[in-house]
Amino acid sequence: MKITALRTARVEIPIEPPLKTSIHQIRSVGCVLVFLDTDVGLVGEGYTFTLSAERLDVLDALIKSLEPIVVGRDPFDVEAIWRGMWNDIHFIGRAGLTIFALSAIDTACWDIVGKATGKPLYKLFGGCRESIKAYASGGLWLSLSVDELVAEAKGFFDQGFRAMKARLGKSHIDEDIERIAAIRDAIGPNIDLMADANQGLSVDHAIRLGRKLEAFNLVWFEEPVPTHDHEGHAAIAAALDTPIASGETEYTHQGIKRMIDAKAADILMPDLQRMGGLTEFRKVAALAAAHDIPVSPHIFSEQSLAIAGSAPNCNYLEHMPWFEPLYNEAMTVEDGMIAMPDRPGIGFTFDMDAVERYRIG
Ligand code: SMN
Ligand code: MG
Repeated sequence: MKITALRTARVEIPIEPPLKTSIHQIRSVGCVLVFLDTDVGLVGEGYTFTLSAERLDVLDALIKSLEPIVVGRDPFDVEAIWRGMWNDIHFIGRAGLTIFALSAIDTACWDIVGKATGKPLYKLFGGCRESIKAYASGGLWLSLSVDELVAEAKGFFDQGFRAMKARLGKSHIDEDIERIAAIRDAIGPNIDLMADANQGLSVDHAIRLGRKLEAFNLVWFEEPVPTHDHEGHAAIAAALDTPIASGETEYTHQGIKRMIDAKAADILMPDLQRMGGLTEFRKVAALAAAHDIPVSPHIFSEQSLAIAGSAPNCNYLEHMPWFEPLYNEAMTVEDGMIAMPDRPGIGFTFDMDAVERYRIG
């Protein structure tokens, strides 16, 4: 089998009302969708995205620049294709947008492999479970009032979630505590609650906030300080009982390895497009397992089920609904769990009518 063409499509999905984290303002998500055609008629699909559709032109150009490495290759040679792209991007850097581009292509290659063998990817990788506990992540934003937080938390429960994540980062610690207390009160003690500061705090602030958060039995306290501050993460992890989760903006196994070496996190959160697609994500999950560290994939919910269903050290799937409108198939949440797809490849295919609806550029 050979890959015969690489095609892209740019889409922008509005997020209404716009959202805030401690450092982001989010109006939309913009994606570059990747389609790899083959000489047997199978098409592999992947995507990369940026908040508010920023710099999609650059991403599109980077993806297209990798076409000569991919077209003409057997998609089963994923490692060789990955290495070819890795070598090709060396001069302009092996982090940032180059890795986003590489990742989308790598994932599309795996999608072909799954479709060609008729197997969902989690099975091809070696299945370890049929469903995974998911946490609702498309909400409980910093931009919401306390009343809105409470209503949304109850809504997540009604949708079937038994775990959810709130955002932290108000300038006064007591305000963050009031918000988390209101959510905990609304959902009761038996629902898993996580909290994410999106790298917005100082080490001192994070430790003082973290001490007050201990009362709410959080599953984890995420990204208290900027990602490069591994020592700061480690100091916070050592000071608190609540596990520290981090890693969503690290790149490839090198970034995750540096975090492990620094004892920067109790739970690692690799992001598919920053790891280098499924090829590298599998290695990262194994690296974390070798150190007895759980992983929870960052967003890319549909695609990361391939990892969640094959990595025994995966603890939770982040359920982010932003990309649902692009797909023909939907994830379903039942009693807190999301089932692995029984369809071949990624198991979620782009709805071309939706692609036309959201297309830009
Ligand atoms: C997050 C930040 C930015 C985009 C998507 C998601 C957040 C998370 O840190 O972990 O969900
Ligand atoms: Mg996060």
